[in-house]
Amino acid sequence: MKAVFRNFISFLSFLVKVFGEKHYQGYFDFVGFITSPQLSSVINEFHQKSLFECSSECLLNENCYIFDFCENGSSISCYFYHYDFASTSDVESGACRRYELKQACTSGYTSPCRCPKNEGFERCNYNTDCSRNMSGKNKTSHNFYRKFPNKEVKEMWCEMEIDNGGWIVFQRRVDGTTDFYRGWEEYENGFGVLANNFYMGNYYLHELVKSGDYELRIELEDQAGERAYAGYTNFTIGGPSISYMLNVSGFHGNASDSLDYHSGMMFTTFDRDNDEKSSNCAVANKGAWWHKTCHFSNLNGQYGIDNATGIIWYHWRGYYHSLNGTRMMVRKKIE
Ligand SMILES: [Ca+2]
Repeated sequence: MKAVFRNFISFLSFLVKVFGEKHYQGYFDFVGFITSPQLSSVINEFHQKSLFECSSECLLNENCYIFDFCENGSSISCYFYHYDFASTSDVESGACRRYELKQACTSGYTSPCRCPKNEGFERCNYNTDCSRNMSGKNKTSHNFYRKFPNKEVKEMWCEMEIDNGGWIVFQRRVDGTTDFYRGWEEYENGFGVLANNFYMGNYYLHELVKSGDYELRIELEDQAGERAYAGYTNFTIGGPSISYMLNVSGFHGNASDSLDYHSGMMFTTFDRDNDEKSSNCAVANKGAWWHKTCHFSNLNGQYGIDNATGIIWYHWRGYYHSLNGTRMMVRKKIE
């Protein structure tokens, strides 16, 4: 699963390209320069990683509060320290730059940070929960972090405004700025930006729902801004060995049912044909989906294209109306 981890880091790298250095500056304060790292206190070290990669690694390491980023010719190293490391910098320039995780424990703050606690520091808890009837700051929709069996941490979105909340969003379309015509690996590992257009990734979706009983809800918005939803009382996604096979049943909602047809189908991308047609439905319809021969819904289709290659929910708006917005979300059922 190293590949998935690399993908996660490259996703973070993508974010930093978008937001520049502000991304890690949002998490770390630049303390100053030092001449050399204090090796006796180092808890972990990395070599030949960029400043951004070092800050990402530190974020993901729950013991890392401070790190030094050292450049010596072509040799680059970073060194991690625990919170009890006495951090100072007393030179105006040096081979190393020192960064500290921000002390920012404002209310509703769910990003990594640390908080003063008595004489030491406590790393703020990641918000790891998304469930119904949450209290305090979690009553509103919020991002949260979930650690997966392969030790990877994924940032996710918890929708609290709809149907008592507790919905984990795994697909979102808001505009045409993100290309959804992608291959198997990207649909497996996820892509896009959580606050915008994204797909969580079939691997994560499967890991998320495999341990319990989940329901599915799909929110749709048409070109006039009208909304409808399709709910399914039962929802499972198989693992990679069965190509993330979809199973849904128990439709309810006001969008009509355009997904039951796809139940029992495996996922198909332009580079992995698992559908029941002789040709590849993902290619023909420009959208990765649980195609059969081919589709009544195509929510990963092309944005703004009013035919079957668009974002289609056939039983609501037909094949010639590409939807303006979609959200697909899951929630653990009440026992
Ligand atoms: Ca085929």
